[in-house]
Amino acid sequence: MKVFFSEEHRRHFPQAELCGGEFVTPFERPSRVEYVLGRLKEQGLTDIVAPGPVDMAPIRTLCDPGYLDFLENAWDEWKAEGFAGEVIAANFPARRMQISRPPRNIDGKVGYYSLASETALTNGTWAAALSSAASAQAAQAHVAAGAKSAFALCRPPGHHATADMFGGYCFLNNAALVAEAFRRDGAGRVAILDIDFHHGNGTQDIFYGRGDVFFASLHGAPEDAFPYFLGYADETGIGAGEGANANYPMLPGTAYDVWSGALDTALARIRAFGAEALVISLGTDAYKDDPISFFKLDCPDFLDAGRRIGSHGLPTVFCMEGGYAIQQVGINTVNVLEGFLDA
Ligand code: SP5
Ligand code: ZN
Repeated sequence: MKVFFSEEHRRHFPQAELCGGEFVTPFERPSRVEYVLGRLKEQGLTDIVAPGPVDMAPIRTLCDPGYLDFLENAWDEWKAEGFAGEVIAANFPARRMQISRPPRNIDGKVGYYSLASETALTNGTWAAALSSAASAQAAQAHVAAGAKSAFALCRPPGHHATADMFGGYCFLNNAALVAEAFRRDGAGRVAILDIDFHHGNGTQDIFYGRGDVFFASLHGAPEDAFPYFLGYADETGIGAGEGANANYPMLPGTAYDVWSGALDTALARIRAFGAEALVISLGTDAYKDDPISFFKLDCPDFLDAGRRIGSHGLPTVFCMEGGYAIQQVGINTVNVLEGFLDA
């Protein structure tokens, strides 16, 4: 399996994550990918290449123009405002406030274009997010050209990002870009399966009204877990998208017996949908010792999950998402890929 990866990810390394009322070193840190690269090489997955330049046209099609302008210029505007720290949202358009008027001031704009305040944006975040999207685009092009599968080692991750909001460590929705690219390349129906511990709210939001892209997510129940305000089982899609969204929220302590049942149900739905290509949002934060999550999957479970995904035989692009137990993020991520190849 070919791996697409850009060193440019390093340009996104905020010092601060707001967690429990304190600023901590972000869980989503550059060293995560070192562990994944190390494990890939250890297991003989050595076909690792840098993507070509990012193709901006699909990003402009997917995202709100004001949002892209914000991402590109936020750091400069923040500094011009005289702020000393990293770009972090402190104000949001909450219930009964105006959600259609981006403020002029950057302190307002950052809240307008974000869904959480744990994620900081810095000098270099835009470049890193574009490089992450470029890896996703290159992986998709490789599969569209006939390869059975590819792994986009994306950093920063993407599944929480909507067309007009960042947050949850995500800025551009890489999985959504891949699904859209498959559609443009002729696939009539595409499925996205999100196995990251957190609900893929951004991906769901992007495709919620569409019947051509099926979205399924296995995640911590919204009552208990970030992103808290989306991911319930009764969110099934709207309009043309009715029936093309499937959420599998699960409770604290969920282990592989229950989780794998949800995985099989999601895969059966994807098969029934008639997907011609598959995108996997590959987060491994369902791991038992993940510092911010509450499922109980063990390392071999990720191997088995990969096998179950691979048994469906669909052309597949994996996009790296979360996984914060950094000693195990390499093993767990590569286990999914190895299980897939094994099937
Ligand atoms: C891509 C992805 O996995 N994003 C996850 C974003 C999670 N953001 C909220 C993190 C909350 C961290 N505080 C938990 C403290 C537990 N000790
Ligand atoms: Zn996650």
